[in-house]
Amino acid sequence: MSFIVFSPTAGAATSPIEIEKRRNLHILIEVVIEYGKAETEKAILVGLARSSQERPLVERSLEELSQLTFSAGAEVLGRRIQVRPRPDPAFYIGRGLVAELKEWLSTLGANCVIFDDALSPAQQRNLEEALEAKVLDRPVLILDIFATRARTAAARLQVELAQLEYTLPRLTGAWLHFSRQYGGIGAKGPGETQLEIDRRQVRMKITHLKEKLNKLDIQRATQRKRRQPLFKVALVGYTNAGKSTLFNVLTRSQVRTADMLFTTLDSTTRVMSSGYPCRVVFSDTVGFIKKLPHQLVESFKSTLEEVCRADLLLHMVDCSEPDYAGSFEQTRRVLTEIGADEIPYFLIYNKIDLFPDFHAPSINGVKAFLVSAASGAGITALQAELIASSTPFGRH
Ligand SMILES: Nc1nc2c(ncn2[C@@H]2O[C@H](COP(=O)(O)OP(=O)(O)OP(=O)(O)O)[C@@H](O)[C@H]2O)c(=O)[nH]1
Ligand SMILES: [Mg+2]
Repeated sequence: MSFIVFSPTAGAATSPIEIEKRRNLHILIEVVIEYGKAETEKAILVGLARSSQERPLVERSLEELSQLTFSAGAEVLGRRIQVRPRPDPAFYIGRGLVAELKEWLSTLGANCVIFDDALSPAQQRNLEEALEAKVLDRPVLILDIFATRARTAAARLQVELAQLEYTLPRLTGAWLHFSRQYGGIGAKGPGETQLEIDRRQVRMKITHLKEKLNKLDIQRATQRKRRQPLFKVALVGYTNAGKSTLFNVLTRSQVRTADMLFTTLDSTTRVMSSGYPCRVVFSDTVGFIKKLPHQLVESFKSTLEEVCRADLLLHMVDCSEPDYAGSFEQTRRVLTEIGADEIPYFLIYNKIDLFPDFHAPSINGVKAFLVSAASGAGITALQAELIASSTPFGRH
């Protein structure tokens, strides 16, 4: 978008009509500036490979970052991977690439650079100053998507808490300046007004949010007590693996599914009894992703309680995804972080319709199923095993 530069205050206004005209002009300029702020980000993505062997892995990670960027409502104009044994402490990437990126930004007409790893507050500041453009990192992008998708009171509180905790060390002049100037990603959601206030207020707000979340936790604990003598099954896995699709099949529900990252943010729970020896509670949960901001896992712990209290996890893996093994490992890491790694689990390799020749690797003592939640293939065998596993939990 181009702006015509002129000054509505130049010269003295003589008549009331002239004054009114100038006031309208001011309003118009403000609207145009606001519109400019909300303009979609046109981004260049940057990843760092520690060695040339690591490059394919970083390429896949940038592919995922590009989906995240798209989910956050921005456009990707270019990508760049730098091979470098370790990040530069001041700029994360080498100074030469910083200069190249600056040129590239203007050639491509891009206005934002998104890094595939978490930047330190100092790296972010230095990069923004050097590039004279908005600089984001993967955690901010993930937080931003969560902020726009959060619907329930609990999810909104949790995302706001995570945003504030991530932002607190970054609340500096540069951050405020850039978030005000550019708006858009990183300045959306419940946390956006908080970027305007000082650290002390942010800390107070964090305490207040934690208190509110504690109250919600107590309510959930009471609800859970009522459901104690049930067999509890939680569906877990990487985002977009098909958890909600399988949940709908197993519980004949209609929760939202979409070919998009982080469709589900809140746990949905359904009790099933028909066909099972006892009542079985199924929970659909939020998906995980690589480099998930620690603050987000921390603040989503209460939502993830459904996972921690489950008797059995259905760990879903999208077998059509090239790095399904890495995604599996990432999910296991988060499960360990929330203390759910000791819970027995079944491995559910989903989307087998897309990859009929998939050969499922086995893990000692873990039952594996090849299914297609979309077509229904393999579901009967899974249900038979769920019936067998729930039998020790009693009869109606
Ligand atoms: N081809 C195929 N597509 C599937 C299958 N299961 C799910 N999908 C599709 O995969 C996409 C993601 O499915 P969801 O059920 O929303 O995945 P999710 O794991 O709940 O994702 P998040 O809530 O975003 O973490 C949707 O477009 C589904 O239609 C399957 O068995 N085969
Ligand atoms: Mg889902």
